[in-house]
Amino acid sequence: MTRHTILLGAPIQTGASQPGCIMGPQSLRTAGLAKIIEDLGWQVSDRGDLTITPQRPTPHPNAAIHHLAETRAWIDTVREAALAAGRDCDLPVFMGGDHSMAAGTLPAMAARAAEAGRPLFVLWLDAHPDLHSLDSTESGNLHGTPMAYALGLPGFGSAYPANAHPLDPANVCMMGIRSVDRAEAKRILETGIEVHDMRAIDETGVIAPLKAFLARVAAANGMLHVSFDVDFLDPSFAPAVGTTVPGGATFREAHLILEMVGDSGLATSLDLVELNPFLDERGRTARVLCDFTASLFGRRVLDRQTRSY
Ligand code: B3U
Ligand code: MN
Ligand code: MN
Repeated sequence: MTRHTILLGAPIQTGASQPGCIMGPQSLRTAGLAKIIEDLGWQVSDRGDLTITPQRPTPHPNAAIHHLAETRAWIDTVREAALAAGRDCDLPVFMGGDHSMAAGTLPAMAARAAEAGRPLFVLWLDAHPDLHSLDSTESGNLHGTPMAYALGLPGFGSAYPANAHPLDPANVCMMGIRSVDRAEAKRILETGIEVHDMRAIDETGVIAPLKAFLARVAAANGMLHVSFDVDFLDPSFAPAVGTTVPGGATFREAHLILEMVGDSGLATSLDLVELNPFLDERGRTARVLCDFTASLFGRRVLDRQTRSY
C-alpha cells in the first residue's frame, strides 16, 4: 500500500535571534522536497503554510523574552494542524520555521500517540537541548524552550498552553549537543535525558547509541518523532542557520543517522527547523536537508537489502 506524507509549513521566525526562518518552508519547496519524496514511492500532499493573526504584546516578569504572544499563537495553531496531519497520514513533515515550532508539534504527536495507545519517542538532533523555561531563558529567544515545555517541566506558568501530554524524558534521545546553558545542564541531570554530545559521538560514533535507542522504540511499539535542527550539522556544509555552532555532525554522520532511522521504518513524524534561507549559499543547506529527508523516507545509495546493524 502506498504510504502517505503531508507537508505542513510553519513559517515562524519570532523564536529565533534573527529573521529569515519565515522563508524556510518555501526554500524546502524550491529545493524540490515534495518531488524527492514522491520519487521514493510516497503519496505527498502539501497543506501549505499556517498563519497566525497579529498579536498584542503579552508582558512577562522575564523582560528578556521576545515575541511571547506570537509564540503562544503559533504553538496553538501548529498543535492543532500537526495533530490533524498526524491523524491523516503515515509520516507528516513539519517544515519550520524556528524550533519554537516543536512546542506545537511535540505535544501534538504526544496526543496522537496517546490516541493510538502507543508511547511517543523523540530523536532530537540539535546543537542545543532547548531546555529553557520562560523563567530561565537569558537570550529570550523562545526557540530555546520547546523541549522543556514538551516535557512538562516547570517555569512556563500559564503563558504557554497547558500541556496535556507531557513527554517521558526516558523516551528522548538527543544527539549532536554542543552548546548547553547552565540551567539546561541542570535539567539534563534532573531529568536523566539521554544526551549524546559531540564528544560522546567522537568517542563512540553514532551507530551504537542510535541502534540501542531504535531497539527501545521498536520493543515498546513506540511512535517516533524526529526533530531535526539545522544547527545539528556542521556549519561548513550547512551554513543557513542563525545560531551556528562549530564542531557539528558531519555529512556522513547525519546521513548515516537518517538512513538508519529510515531502515528501521519506525519514524512517524519529522520536524525540519531553523533553516534560514537568507543565510544560505545558493540553496545548499535546503538541498542538504532534502537529501537527509530522502534518506529517512527510504532513499539508498544502492538498492541492496536493508541491513540489520
Ligand atoms: N541556549 C541558547 C542558544 C540557543 C538555543 N537554541 C538555539 N540557540 N538555536 C538560548 O538562546 O537559549
Ligand atoms: Mn533547536
Ligand atoms: Mn539548535
